[in-house]
Amino acid sequence: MTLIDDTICAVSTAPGIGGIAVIRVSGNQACRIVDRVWQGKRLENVTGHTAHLGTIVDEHGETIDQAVATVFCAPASFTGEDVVELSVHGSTWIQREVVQLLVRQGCRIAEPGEFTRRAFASGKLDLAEAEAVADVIASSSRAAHRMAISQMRGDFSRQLESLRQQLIDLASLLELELDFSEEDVEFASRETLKSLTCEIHDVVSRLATSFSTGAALKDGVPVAIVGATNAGKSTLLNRLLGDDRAIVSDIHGTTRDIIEDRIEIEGVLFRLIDTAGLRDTSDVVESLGIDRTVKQIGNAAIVVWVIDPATDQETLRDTWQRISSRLTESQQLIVALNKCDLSTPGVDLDSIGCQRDNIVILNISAATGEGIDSLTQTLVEASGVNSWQGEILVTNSRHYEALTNALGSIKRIKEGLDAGISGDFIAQDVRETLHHLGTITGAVTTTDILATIFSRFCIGK
Ligand SMILES: Nc1nc2c(ncn2[C@@H]2O[C@H](COP(=O)(O)OP(=O)(O)OP(=O)(O)O)[C@@H](O)[C@H]2O)c(=O)[nH]1
Ligand SMILES: [Mg+2]
Repeated sequence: MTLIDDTICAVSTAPGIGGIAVIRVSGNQACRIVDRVWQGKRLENVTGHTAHLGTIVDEHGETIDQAVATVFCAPASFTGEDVVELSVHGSTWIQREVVQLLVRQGCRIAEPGEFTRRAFASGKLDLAEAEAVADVIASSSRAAHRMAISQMRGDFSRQLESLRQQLIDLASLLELELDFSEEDVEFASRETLKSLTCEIHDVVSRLATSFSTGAALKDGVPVAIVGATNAGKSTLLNRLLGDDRAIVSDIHGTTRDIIEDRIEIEGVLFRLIDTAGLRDTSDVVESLGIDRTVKQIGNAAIVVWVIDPATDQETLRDTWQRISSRLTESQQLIVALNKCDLSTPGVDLDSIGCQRDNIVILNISAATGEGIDSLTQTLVEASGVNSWQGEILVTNSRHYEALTNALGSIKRIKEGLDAGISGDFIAQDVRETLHHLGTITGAVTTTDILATIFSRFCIGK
């Protein structure tokens, strides 16, 4: 990817027909190139942050469209370069013609993410902030949007900068220790170094741990709806979605495959996963479906176990064994005692061995809607969104990987300090930690990393 020297252009609005479309041009020739096709004020002479009405005309004097050109002069623009945004009428023909005209006049078509990459190259954004631009564009729920905006504003980058500062402090204390090791002067006790390392460890570890919640909130919190056959799982899915998404019948084993759909509740996106009922079966297809159910239990953040209280003890015990074989302590279990519109007996979960801390039991009727509000409320609480009060949540797997690597190096710093090994060996691990954290903001990057990150953007971003 060539940077800086050439002027790039692309349609920045969504593909297809719209009221208007915006064609973005960025580079040191932006105004000059647009002027060649522009009838109106000379854009090269206007001041930045101004909008101008004019006409786009091709080489043969043919009018393509009347448009508004918004001019941003370097460095006060998104990319840090001169930028002209042409707002044209949103016909696909006009969009294509204008882009081709600009290319004939000297622009190059931007590669995916190249505008944002230029913003990164000119120091307008660091890498974490640039990635947040893509997340803001992709955000499909209030929680995902809030997290992306917070990252784009630089909250995460500031936290990393403060960690970097602490690590540099640690490195300089270690160096002082080295420089004066011959003399009888103590600049920082090993205890001070240890407690500084613990502080850094705690922050990095908290950030790394936040990834499971952050990723779930960004992509949708996975909720597996499981239970014995005929318990009412598909009826519950349909009720939550307000749609006839899954087939419901009183035949045991109606659902044989995973049925997934998304729903936003109070600003949180959930991925609801209806599954095949758990039971012994000789049917090959159904048993493949049951294998998938078990896998979904392992992948879910929240497991909703739907029970028909009329079910016999033996079936309940068997179902719980299948569920608990994949359930971990960190997963939230919601037991939904369904069909509460019928007068059915209570269920003694203790007697079937179902005892855990992380459990909520609710009476619901998927058929009538009774108790569904409590269920959705419990889902929102279990998503962790309410316990997130402006604290930074890591949502990007690249950042998570870097934090995990940094934790490995910090652990070695701790071990080195405990074992009393020489400061220069420990300093090596401090540098490594700085390196891993630096890959998040882009303080340390390779062309490969940049190419991978920005290629995930759409063209025009
Ligand atoms: N009275 C009553 N009937 C319900 C309720 N929920 C589901 N049913 C009925 O129970 C039967 C089974 O419902 P489904 O939703 O297909 O059950 P399932 O758990 O998906 O069953 P499988 O797909 O076979 O595993 C249907 O006849 C539903 O109408 C409820 O809350 N009250
Ligand atoms: Mg079903």
